[in-house]
Amino acid sequence: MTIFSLPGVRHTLAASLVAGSMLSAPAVHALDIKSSDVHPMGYPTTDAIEHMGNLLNSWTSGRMNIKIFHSMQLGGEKEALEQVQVGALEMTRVSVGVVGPIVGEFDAFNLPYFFKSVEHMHKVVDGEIGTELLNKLEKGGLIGLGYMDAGSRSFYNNVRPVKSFEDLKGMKIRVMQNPIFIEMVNSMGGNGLPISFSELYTSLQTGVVDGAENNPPSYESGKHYEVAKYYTLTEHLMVPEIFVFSKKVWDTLSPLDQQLIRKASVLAVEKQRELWAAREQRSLAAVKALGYEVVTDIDKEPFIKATEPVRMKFGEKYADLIKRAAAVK
Ligand code: GTR
Repeated sequence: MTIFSLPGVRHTLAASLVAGSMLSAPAVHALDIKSSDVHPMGYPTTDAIEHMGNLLNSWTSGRMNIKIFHSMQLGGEKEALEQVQVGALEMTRVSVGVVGPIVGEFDAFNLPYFFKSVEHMHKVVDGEIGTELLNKLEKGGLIGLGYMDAGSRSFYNNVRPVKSFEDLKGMKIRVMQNPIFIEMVNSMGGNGLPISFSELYTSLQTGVVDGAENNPPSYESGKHYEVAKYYTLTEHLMVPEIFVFSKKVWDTLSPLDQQLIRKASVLAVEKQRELWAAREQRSLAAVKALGYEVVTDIDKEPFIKATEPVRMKFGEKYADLIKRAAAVK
């Protein structure tokens, strides 16, 4: 008897668990997963989590669902992670940028000019090292479900176009809440200020900061160009994103439900990466089409050189890990 199909899950164990749970109705619990994201629906990350929710819903005939709290409805990422740690929120999708302060090893991925290319980053996060780090999240009360793409981050501001290294001098630049990024901006002659993404647009608008740094889709989707019109492809960070589940809640789930979530997570990652590749191109084109200046011809060498002390200082503690990641081919 086929109760429902579980694409890609070939284990007979899963099938028998499903059959078992269907037969013993009282053991079956509805699971409404609340998941947060700072981005709106229609963004690669939110759409991928929506896809994950649809899969879970169809695999369980509506027993498992994901409700997405998008567009910063629940505030910034630091707060979301705290909610997930205490079990008030089941899931969240955040940048690895804010995970470093919880599990230090992630800071290897937060070092400026660390990954050589998107392919290099994929090989690291999809390989042994990526899994090792996701597993370390447990000590921070989190279950790591997977890595999503976020391209490269570049600077934007409302003072002047950054055409060379010197142009960044003296600018107040918003960064994600992690000491690495403050020192990264400072090492480049700017003044790094940690501010939540949920307060960024207003901070740019009111002059609390002169600029920020992010990938083209965030710059475009958040309409940051309206308040910071000069964007320069410095591509100084390639910080992946992750989505995590609350360990507190996870430990109450049946092995089958955990397995379903894991399986749906793999497919969510696939979906997100597909959506991301297309969106990155589209966002840059959209900003240019609106008439905003995007500096693409930039000498990255001085930026790379200036940030060497940051890689040294923050990388020292995880030197082995960093060496292994750098050696991944
Ligand atoms: C975006 C990322 C968000 C958030 C934001 C930020 O690129 O998708 O998760 O980290 O940057 O700068 O805070």
